[in-house]
Amino acid sequence: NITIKINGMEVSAPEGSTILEAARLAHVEIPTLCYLKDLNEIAACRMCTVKINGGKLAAACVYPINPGLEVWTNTPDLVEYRKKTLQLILSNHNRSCLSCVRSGNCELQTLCKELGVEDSDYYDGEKTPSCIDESAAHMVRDNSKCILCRRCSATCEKVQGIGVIGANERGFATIIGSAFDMGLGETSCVSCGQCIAVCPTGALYEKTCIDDVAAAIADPSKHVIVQTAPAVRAGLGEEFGYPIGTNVEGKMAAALRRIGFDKVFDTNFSADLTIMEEAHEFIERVQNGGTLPMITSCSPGWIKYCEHYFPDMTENLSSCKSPQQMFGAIAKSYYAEKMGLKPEDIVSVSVMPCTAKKFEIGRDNQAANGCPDVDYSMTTRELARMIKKFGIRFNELPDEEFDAPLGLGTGAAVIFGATGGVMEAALRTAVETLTGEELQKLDFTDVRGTEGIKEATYNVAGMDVKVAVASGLGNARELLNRVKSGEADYHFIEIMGCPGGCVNGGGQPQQPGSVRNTVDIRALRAKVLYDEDAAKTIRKSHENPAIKELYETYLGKPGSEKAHHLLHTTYVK
Ligand code: HC0
Repeated sequence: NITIKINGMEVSAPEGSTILEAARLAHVEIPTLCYLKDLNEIAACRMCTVKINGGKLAAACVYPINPGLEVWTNTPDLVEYRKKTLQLILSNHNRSCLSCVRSGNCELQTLCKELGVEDSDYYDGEKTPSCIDESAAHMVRDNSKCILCRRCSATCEKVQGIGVIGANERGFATIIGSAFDMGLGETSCVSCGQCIAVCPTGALYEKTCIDDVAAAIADPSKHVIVQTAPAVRAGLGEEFGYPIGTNVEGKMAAALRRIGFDKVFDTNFSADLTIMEEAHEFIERVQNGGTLPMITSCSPGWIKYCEHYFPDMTENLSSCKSPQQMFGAIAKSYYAEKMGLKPEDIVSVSVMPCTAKKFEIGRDNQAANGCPDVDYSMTTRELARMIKKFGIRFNELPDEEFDAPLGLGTGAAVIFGATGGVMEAALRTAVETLTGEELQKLDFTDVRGTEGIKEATYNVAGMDVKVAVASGLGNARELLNRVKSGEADYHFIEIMGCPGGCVNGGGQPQQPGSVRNTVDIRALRAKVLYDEDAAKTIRKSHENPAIKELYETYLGKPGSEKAHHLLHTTYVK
């Protein structure tokens, strides 16, 4: 360790730490805007400016500590300097804060409040020409609120390996955009929304459907049902002040009922259904010489990535629709028949931790009953907004249950929301199907955890089944390149578009840089799902009684013609 002085106090921090990191060890927060640990360490915004060794200025986010260093983080002139920096940012910023989607959790707004910037128009003058890009299915880019921190472009390029947004022009004219100023919808953006998750302001946000959903609910001729993805229950609470890693499943179901949905269902039901179809497809491929490795198909950002960047591997994708889409197809067929409703009178809404799901609902081959399987897909953040808009006092709600039958899910289903969860759920069913014996140990711990790429081999009925799991598209690319080069060889691969899986999806509540840099959000949210799985009595998809009934009374068996028509899809090259 190295000992330095921060504001006159001795602090000891590991060699290689920055001033920012050493200060945190002393519980002193130095403000940042552009900094994201290991990802965007560019000292561009200068908010973290501190004084060292008698008065020199340094950017705390990149300045490494050295023995005897003396640092002041909060002198009156530093506070004044930071206020000026904020005033300069504000002078080129669209300050329509009252109506901004980020009002209340904007990092720029928070800093202005903390530092007491009361004259936000102090340096007002010329503004960089900006644009609003609404060309993508899932999101809006509003450059008038962009502060050029580069957190979005660093995430797009370095985490996801895509790089469809970056800085265009130079100097005062600098603007974040795509090559040749194309709309995002015209690029090979995969709709993952990771750029939105890291944006500190309201420059990037999902295209919202909450007014359409509210209108459908108000229409007495419509039967409006909702499904919630596994990861939503692990994130939604953050919007209402609960600590990261709080399971709010019961309150969420209660809130949806109070919003006025006719039925409150769970994507966990169709996650179990996906396992039935996918495990069956996997066994078929193994036994009949089908294309291997088979790769999971539930993450629409990953699907789009595969189509754009690995078109020669679309044959490897499972033909299963995602649980979101399977849910919609079953809701408008089996459930509609049970309820005596016409598919077109059902409005099927999903709540997802994902922005790519907004794109997925409009894909070809996702309308099994002559109308879209899912009509509206909203993010976890949109649901929080809707709950607030409807005046529902979330924190005071009782815990309520989902409705039957499409609200019943197993432990295998709930872990879908964490990287490795789909693989584990599939293994629980595939192993029991292949061996005909009950599994002694349900936990496939090798595929758990937030590492980007995981591998394991399991001996199943005498065969060594090699599996791999990747999350985040940069990791997916690395894994697929290994497969293509022959360096690695697997039977079954799970890929999720977002690092850590859906718990860290682009539609989840946004945590500020100060939290993202210091807390493993993915692990805390994933723990919610694994704890829920461990506490369930039914932990295998094939034991879900509602799924058994669906096959017995309607679908026949996994892979049947009816199942194929409703639950499987195709891809484009
Ligand atoms: Fe996911 Fe899903 S697990 S993609 O991350 O498979 O979004 O949570 O809903 O569809 O179930 C997201 C989460 C889902 C789907 C499920 C899968």
